[in-house]
Amino acid sequence: MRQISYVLKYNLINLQYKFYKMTEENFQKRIDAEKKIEPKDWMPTDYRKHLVRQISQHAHSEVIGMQPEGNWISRAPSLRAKMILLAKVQDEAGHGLYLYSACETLGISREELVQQLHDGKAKYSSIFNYPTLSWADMGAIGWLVDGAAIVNQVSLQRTSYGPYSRGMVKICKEESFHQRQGYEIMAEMAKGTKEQKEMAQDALNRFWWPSIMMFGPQDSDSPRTRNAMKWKIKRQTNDELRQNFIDKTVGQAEIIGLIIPDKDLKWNKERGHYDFGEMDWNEFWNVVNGNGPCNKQRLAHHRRVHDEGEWVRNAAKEYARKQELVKSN
Ligand code: BYC
Repeated sequence: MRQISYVLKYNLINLQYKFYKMTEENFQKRIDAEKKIEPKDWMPTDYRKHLVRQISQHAHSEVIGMQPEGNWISRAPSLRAKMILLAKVQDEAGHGLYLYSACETLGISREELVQQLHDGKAKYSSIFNYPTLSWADMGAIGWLVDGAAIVNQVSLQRTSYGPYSRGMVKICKEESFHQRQGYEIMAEMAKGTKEQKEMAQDALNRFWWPSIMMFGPQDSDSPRTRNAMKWKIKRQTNDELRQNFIDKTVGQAEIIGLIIPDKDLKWNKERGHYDFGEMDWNEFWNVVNGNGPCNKQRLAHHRRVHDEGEWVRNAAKEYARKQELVKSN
């Protein structure tokens, strides 16, 4: 009797495994056929986890990214500049919200995601751990940081998960405006007084390498890329995107007469791309692992503002509850 029960159990497990394999094969076939995966579709647990990690980190980056720029709203040099910067920072909050919503479709709540950020379990982009020291930094962030973000996000418009892909389409439209406003600031300063040009060059010197690092480690050191490419979450690798950004940006610097701080930057005719110097990978991992110039400050600020905003969240919940009551009466 006991033997029969073992055989039955074995066959059941075997059947479950075969069924799982079939669903996984079908899932991969859908991905390969460029079909989007939607929230209620079957998906492998690791695909779901990978997405939650990437989309939430992306959302946190947008929100934490408001801090270095928010720092300059009250010090913008004109009313026009102030209005533009304010609008841009608000856009970043909106991007965060689209992305948190996309992430929530994977079965995790906003509260859990924010908790992961506060506990240091979820990362956000290394770039926002650098200080913004002058008005020219607003130019450098718009031009380089948003420029790098666009290169990455244009590629992510074709990502395999439907809600993420649609969120990217909307975000990319706004990022193009962000990149142009940053480039305009740099162009104006570069043709201004000697001091203004120096400020612009100094901002480029400080933000160039951290912007290049936004694309992540080299492909050979990127443990997530293999699955991301197989599942078409990423459509291009870190190194491909980095090269694309450098190729686009060098000419833009030349037009406004600024010098990219890389002595190894050189057009390579055979490759049809710019060659460039080695990044300081120690600095990169140091910042990613929480030890950059502003990591502690950024997280402390987020925690404090999150706590202070609790009454707003409670009021919104109470309002929603009352609306439901009105509807049901
Ligand atoms: N910073 O295997 P890898 C914006 C982590 S914000 C911090 O290559 P993956 C904006 C990585 O997470 C733009 N961490 O990973 C807002 C992984 O750690 P875990 C933000 C980094 O995921 C305001 C480990 O290193 N954009 O637009 O294949 C104003 C190994 O890396 C970084 C996005 O988030 C980094 N730079 O590739 C202005 C785009 N790089 O999770 C602008 C979406 C790597 O294993 N994300 N790490 O512990 C992506 O495209 C990819 O996640 C990445 C990394 C290219 C960033």
